[in-house]
This record gives sequence, C-alpha cells and structure tokens, in this order.
Amino acid sequence: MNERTLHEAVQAFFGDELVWSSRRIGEGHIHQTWRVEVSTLHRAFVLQQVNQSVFPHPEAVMGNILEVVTWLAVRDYPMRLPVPRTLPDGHTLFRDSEGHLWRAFPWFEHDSSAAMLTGPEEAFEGAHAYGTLARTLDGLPSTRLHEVIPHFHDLSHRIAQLARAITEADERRLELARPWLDRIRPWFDLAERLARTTLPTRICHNDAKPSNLLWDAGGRVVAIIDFDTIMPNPIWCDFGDMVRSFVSPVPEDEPDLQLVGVEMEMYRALVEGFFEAVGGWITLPEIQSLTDGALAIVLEQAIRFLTDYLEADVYYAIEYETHNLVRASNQITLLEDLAARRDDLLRIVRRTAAQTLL
Ligand code: GN1
Ligand code: MG
Repeated sequence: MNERTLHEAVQAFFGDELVWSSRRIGEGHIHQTWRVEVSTLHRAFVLQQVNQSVFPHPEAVMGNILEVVTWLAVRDYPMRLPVPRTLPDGHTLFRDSEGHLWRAFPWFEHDSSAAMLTGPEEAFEGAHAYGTLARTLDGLPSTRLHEVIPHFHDLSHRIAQLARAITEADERRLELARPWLDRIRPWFDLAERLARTTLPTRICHNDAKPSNLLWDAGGRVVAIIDFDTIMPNPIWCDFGDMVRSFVSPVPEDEPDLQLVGVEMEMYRALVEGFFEAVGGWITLPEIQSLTDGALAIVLEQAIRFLTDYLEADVYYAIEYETHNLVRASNQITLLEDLAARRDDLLRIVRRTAAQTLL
C-alpha cells in the first residue's frame, strides 16, 4: 500500500472533491486499517485494505457481512451495525491500480476499544454483547452464508496443518518450538472428545475478543465490529474465544508466562453476562460443551500460532522474530491453567445456567 492507492480508495468511496485526512489505526493481525475523516461529508469512516491471502474470496466475505447486517437491522439488536459503504456501482469492494481491494465502514464514535478488558463489569457486558449477537442471528439460514475460511474451527484440520508445518520447518525454528510441541500434544484428543456430541450450528462471530468491541464512556458496548468470519459453528466457538481473550490478565503475546492464567472473577462475569443473553435459548448439550469448547479454542489458537511460527510467519503480522512462538507459549500456558481449573469452570457454568433457567 502507498499514499497513491489510499487516495484512489478514498476517491472511489467518497467522491472527487473532498477534504479529508487519515490516520492508520487498529491492531488487527490481518488487514490494514485507516480512519478517514471526510470533512466535506462531516463524517468519519473506517477504510480497510483487505488481506487477500487470508481471505481469497473477499466478495464472499462482503456477501456474508451484508446478509448479517441486513438480518440484524430489522431485529431487536441493540448495537450499531458495521454496514459496508457501497460504491456508485453498487459494489462494496474497490480494486486499486495495484490490484488491492478496499472497503469502507462507518466510523462509530466510542470512548475506548482495547485488547484487554478493564475488569469483571466489562467481561459481563462484552459476553452479553457477543451472546446477544448470536441469539439475534438465530433463524438466519446458515445456507445463506459462505464458508469464507474452510475448516476455520476444525481442530483436526488445525492439527494436520501443524503436522505439515513440522515436516517442512526450518531446523532452528523447529528446535525452539520443540518443548512447546511436547507440551501441546497431550491435548490433541480434545478434538475427538468434542466431536462425539452433536450440537446445533449457530451463527457465530468467530473472533469474539475484546478488540472487536467498542465501548462508550458509560461502560456499554456501542458496537461489535469485524464481521469477517461470521460463519455457522457450534456456540462454544464464541464462548471459547471469549474465555481465551477475556480471562487472562495479560495480552495473548505477553512473554512473561508467570503472568498468564485464569482470573476466576473475570470468568464468572463472562459466564454470567453470556447466560443473561443466551439463557433459555441454548440447549443442555450446548451448555455442557462450553468448558471443553473453551479449552479447544485456546488449544486451536496455540496450534495456529505455532504453525505460523514454523512456517516462518506467513499468516499473522509479527513485530519480532519469535513473536508467534511467544504467542503460542502464552496460549499453551493459558490452556494448562484452564485445564487445571476445569472442575471449577464447569461448576460456574452449571450454576449460572441453572439460575438463568429457574
Ligand atoms: C486474527 O486480525 P484479528 O486480530 O481480528 C484471526 C483470529 C485469531 C486472532 C488472534 C481471520 O484476528 O482468528 O483468533 O487473530 N483472524 C483470522 O488474536 O484468522
Ligand atoms: Mg478478525
């Protein structure tokens, strides 16, 4: 990307005679994002250059987003909707002169948005928001959505990808990864354990983490953003992503592993917020799947980071050479702590579920 192509995209989406300014924003691992202030329209927008290697079918991604926002717009959905801006020709993707694809969304004024939550109140509200999204999407036929990243939450597939990466990895990287591979291997049967129960598919966000929540000054969620991976999945996928990203007091790339672990107050608040939104809607087998589902999602994320480290960082943006290995070690530490507390985690889910069903 360069200044010229950013210019081209702004012109395509907002017209020729504009006064505008932009700044790079976002900490996403995938796309490149700008906030564009268009003073002649008195509005601000999010402009994004789409990562086409992660999303080889961006038109399918945009199709999914349109299905979802159209569905939510006429239902009782209490948050702002990231409706893609259309170009004069009706499309939502613009191709610049270098072949890159761009899209734009409205900018929602908000007080904060961060990779970390500030405490249990936010864990409650955040989980309530993601639960509300899933529940409000109930009824949208999953056949209307494309599988934009095949096998996205298929643990066996992720394990196979890791196995392939091991066989092709550079010696030095493999040496550094080896202790973590040994620690992760005992958890691989989680995939089979989960596959044994048949669960309904729900429309999940599939990236249910704090940085996709925008907050107002009063601690309420203004909007859930990043609808790129909204796809049908078992509900534990979103619950698991929240556990993964809400309950540890440090970010997913914290290198000091002593600091990584489960804060039970955060977990309890997450579960309570989630059940306040979905209680009475989700079924008993789904409730029983949540805790192991959370373990599975953390395991899967560890596998994905480790795979990318072994493949020399082709997927996630990194800031230093061992960044993906650090991320993987962090997630494996979290997984082990979650597993050690499994009985307590199950009990909290069970109690909260019982209370909401009473
Ligand atoms: C990626 O780019 P970002 O931060 O929204 C990834 C998620 C991972 C997450 C880990 C399409 O999301 O699946 O869980 O990083 N998105 C994709 O933080 O792979
Ligand atoms: Mg994302």
